[in-house]
Formats: sequence, structure tokens, C-alpha cells
Amino acid sequence: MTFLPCYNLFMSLTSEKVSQLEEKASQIRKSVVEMLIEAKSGHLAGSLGMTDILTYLYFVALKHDPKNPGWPYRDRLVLSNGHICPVLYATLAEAGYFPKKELLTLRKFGSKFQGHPHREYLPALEISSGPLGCGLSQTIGMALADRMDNGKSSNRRFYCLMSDGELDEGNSWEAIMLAGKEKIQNLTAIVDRNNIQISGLTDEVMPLNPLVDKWKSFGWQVEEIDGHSFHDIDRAVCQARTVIEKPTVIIAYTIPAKGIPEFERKYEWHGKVPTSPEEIEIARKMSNDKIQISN
Ligand SMILES: Cc1ncc(C[n+]2csc(CCOP(=O)(O)OP(=O)(O)O)c2C)c(N)n1
Ligand SMILES: [Mg+2]
Repeated sequence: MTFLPCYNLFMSLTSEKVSQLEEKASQIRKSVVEMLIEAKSGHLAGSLGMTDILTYLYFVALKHDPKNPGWPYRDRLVLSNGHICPVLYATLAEAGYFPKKELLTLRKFGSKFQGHPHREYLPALEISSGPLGCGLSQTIGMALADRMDNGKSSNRRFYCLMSDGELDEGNSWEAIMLAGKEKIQNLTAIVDRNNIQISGLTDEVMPLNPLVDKWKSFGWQVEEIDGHSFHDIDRAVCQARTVIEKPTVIIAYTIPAKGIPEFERKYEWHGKVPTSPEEIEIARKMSNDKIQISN
């Protein structure tokens, strides 16, 4: 069982803790790469870009219990951008929810690890996801239900991970408006601001700026972070816990395909995987050719 380690604004991560998180994130990236190579399909860029944030959430921030995924007092994490589920699966495995070797069944018939998260197959998930633009509404529904049960002082937190391309979905903005109106202070949305989507740069497909002003105008507290800095992530997640009468959005600037310099920042890696021997060699280089998935 993991308990909240950052209960005040002034507590920062020790350098030892940061090193541990970096090591975890590195293991998780290796798992993601191996899963995708084995599956021969899937989403690489967003998965590697969001690895540090998921690592922080599961190894520092969330109240959760890998031995009891349905623990009623757990915090809730919704992966609205469901296509980056390889990193969620790899993080859950790293945290002890299931053996890491099972990850290699990604996208296989009957596997727990479907190409988009399927809650019926994997109860550690809060929702099934894949159709973009739905997760924030679902998270708000959970938070409002929790408010009915426990009142406004509930100390359960709700996290919704979203992508920047997903903000092209109108339903996202209905949800953003509702959370502002309801002043859901125990809600944190985290936007993967990686500037790419399926067919190009977000600036070319559908510009989102001024993104900070837009969220603020809907009644949200906005934090901007380097999504690869554990100190930044920690500061923003802890700060969100202190905000009263407002939901918080963390706009996380991330590098798509982070960890494989040759693939970084290229939208073409949104939804493809290394397949040629040359690409596989490049992808495995980040691990010094020592990738192993076993428990
Ligand atoms: C409702 C809906 N429309 C279209 C898609 C197909 N789709 C999957 S990912 C994606 C691009 C979204 O951009 P983003 O999530 O920012 O991509 P990433 O940064 O993860 O590469 C699209 C259009 C979808 N999953 N759901
Ligand atoms: Mg994106």
C-alpha cells in the first residue's frame, strides 16, 4: 500500500528518490519498447513521453495497492488518451500489479493488455478508453459521485491524463467547463503537451494556444511543467493538493518518443513501432542492448 508522501508544499524529492525514479522510468521505457517490438504495432511516442509522469504518479503520488487494485480508498487515475496504454501497463507491472513477462502479450488475442485499455480484462484500470475526449467527463462523474458519498472534504484525488490532440474533441471542453463550475478541487488533469498528434504537429492540425488562458478562463488552476523533471512534476502535483474551490490542470511539456533521440519529436512515431532491424537496433540502444523482461 502506498501512502501520500507529499503532504505539504515545501517538501521536495531527495536526490536519492529522484535517482530511484529515474531508474524506474528507465525500466518502464525498456518494457514499453520490448512490448511494442513484440506486438509489431502500438503507440510509441506518447508512451515514452509520458513515462516520467506515470512513474511519479505510481511511485510517489497515488494512494493505491497493487495487491488489492479495488481498494476502496485508492485515488483514481483515468487514462483518457488510451492509446498510450503500453506505458500504463508497464508502470503497473513495475509497481507489482502483475509479472512483467506478461507484458509481452500486448495486443495478442485474449490478452489482458489490449491495444486500448479494456477494464473487463484488466480490473486495475478505472475505465476502458481509446475514443478520445471521454475521460475527463468520466473522471468528473467519479469525483461528483465521491462528493455525494463523502462531501467536499473527501481526501480522495482524481487524476485524468489527457493528450493535446485530444483537446480537439469538443466533449473535452464541456467537461472542462463543468469541472470549473462544480469547483472540483480534488481533481487534477494532466495534459501531455507534446505538440504532436496522429497526422502532424498540433499547430498545423488544430492550434491550441493560448492553452493556459483557455483553461484559466474555464475556472481552473493551471500549472506548467517540464514533464521530464521529477522536481517539476512533484511541485505541481503537490501544489494541486493545496488549491481550494478549483480543479487543477498540469500542462506537461513532454518530448514525444523521449529516450530514443533518433525518434524524438517526430509525429510519425505517434502510432508506429520499430519494425526493421535498423529501427529495432536504434530503439534498443537506449538500454545498452540489455533489455530483459522477466520477474
Ligand atoms: C474520438 C476519436 N477520434 C479519433 C481517434 C483516433 N486517434 C487516435 S490517437 C489520435 C491523435 C491524438 O493526438 P495525441 O493524443 O496528442 O497523440 P500523441 O501525442 O499521443 O501522439 C487520434 C486522432 C480516437 N482514438 N478517438
Ligand atoms: Mg499529442
